[in-house]
Amino acid sequence: MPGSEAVAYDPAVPKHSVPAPRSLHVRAARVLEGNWTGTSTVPSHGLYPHQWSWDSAFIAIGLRHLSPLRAQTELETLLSGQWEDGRIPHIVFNPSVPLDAYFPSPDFWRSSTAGHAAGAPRTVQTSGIVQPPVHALAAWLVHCADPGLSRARGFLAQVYPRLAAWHRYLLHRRDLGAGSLASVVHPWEQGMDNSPCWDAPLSRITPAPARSFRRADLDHGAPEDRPTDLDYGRYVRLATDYRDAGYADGTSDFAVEDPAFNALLIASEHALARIAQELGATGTARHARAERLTAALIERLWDPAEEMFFCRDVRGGELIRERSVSGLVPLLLPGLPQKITDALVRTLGGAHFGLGDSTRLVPSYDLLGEAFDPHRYWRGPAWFNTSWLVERGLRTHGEQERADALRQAVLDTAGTTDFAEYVDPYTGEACGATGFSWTAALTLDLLHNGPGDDMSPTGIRTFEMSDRGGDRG
Ligand code: 9WN
Repeated sequence: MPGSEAVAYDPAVPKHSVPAPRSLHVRAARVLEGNWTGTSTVPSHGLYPHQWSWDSAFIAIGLRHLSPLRAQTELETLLSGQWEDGRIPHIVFNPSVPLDAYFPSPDFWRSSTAGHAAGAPRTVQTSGIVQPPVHALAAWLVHCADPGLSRARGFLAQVYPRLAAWHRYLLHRRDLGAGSLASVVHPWEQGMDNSPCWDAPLSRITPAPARSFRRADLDHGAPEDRPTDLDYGRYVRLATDYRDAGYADGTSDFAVEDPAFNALLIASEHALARIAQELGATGTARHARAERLTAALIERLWDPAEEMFFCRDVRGGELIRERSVSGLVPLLLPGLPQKITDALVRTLGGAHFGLGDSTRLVPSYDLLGEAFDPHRYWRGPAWFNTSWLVERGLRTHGEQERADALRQAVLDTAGTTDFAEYVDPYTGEACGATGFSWTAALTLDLLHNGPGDDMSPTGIRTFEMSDRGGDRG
């Protein structure tokens, strides 16, 4: 497995050597420089050699501190792959990368032909599924990094209609549970591919035969860290059926309402409201919609007894009672009732996630869960993007001490693991790729947002308060 040696770490006191912030900044910038293709950034050259949707949003959030122009370009390139029905595909393929470098490749998705009715672009090749909608939030934060450049280039005016179409697609075509939330129709769409949350709904899917496809991920990653062949067969089956139905929505056997996906949609809806305001509109309708979506999120996915948000299996109709970091990500939302944010903070520090006790970064899955595995993809290890989202959430809700500790843990671990893709939640050992783009980008973002800063981490809280005539104190 690529990565650095195991680092024994005490959750309270980091014992490994922590690079000075300045050198960490330089190293993070080098990672992003190395992964830049001229128009966008690959998550990692070996494992993920194309442009990924939510990766690019996180990358733009960090890149804005190095080059607001590159950050704008990152998002514009991604949007060049948008379909006419509004979907932003989860991968925009780089035509100069050989087909066998990543599976499923463009000849599997056949976007320009199979996606014709859904309005896939004719010249750019893309996948046909989506990823979490972090984009409007990223666009707003990128704008804020250099409003002069953004206005001179007409950045927001250009991306706003596209982002609005993207949200429309999710809110209308993907409301498969008729409860006002968006559903994902493939585990790759939610971004936490192999989470135990998918085990029950996936068990209904007949896997594609192992011999019918060749996995490229195993050329770069250890089989014990990656999804099993059986799970991969099911991913391939779901994607094949979706493609063969012309990427039309509503027929999938797999449909799940996920808390992180919907919380990011809500955060991005708040950001779109802010963008609309900057462009001269009021933003009030979007802001109100974000609040309605927050109410739907609580009504459909909050479990007060377990003090967690859970996924809902739309086809089975029940909550999936697996504790995943996804159920903590809604902490990002400023409009949550205090009793819910208090409960989420308790859950984060409790036995299932152990933050500040047995872990320093947020594990992707329940430490006490039956399916827990500290190394296997999204079944226990800690990722940097989810820890960043939780850090932003803690700060949004005034949990400065916990946010400071998590921020420090992200910076320390990014430095000692050479910007790993993910880490063992107990030891901080690097797993997956190193030189991973969103790890470097979000490190940069945290380096630019110091502990104790009285700031609105997402730009959302400021908006809400000024919108209501309140002050920030
Ligand atoms: C499938 C690129 C992506 C991330 C996902 C992560 C992984 C791909 C894969 O890599 O997914 O999209 O091949 O496993 O799970 O979150 O966006 O970094």
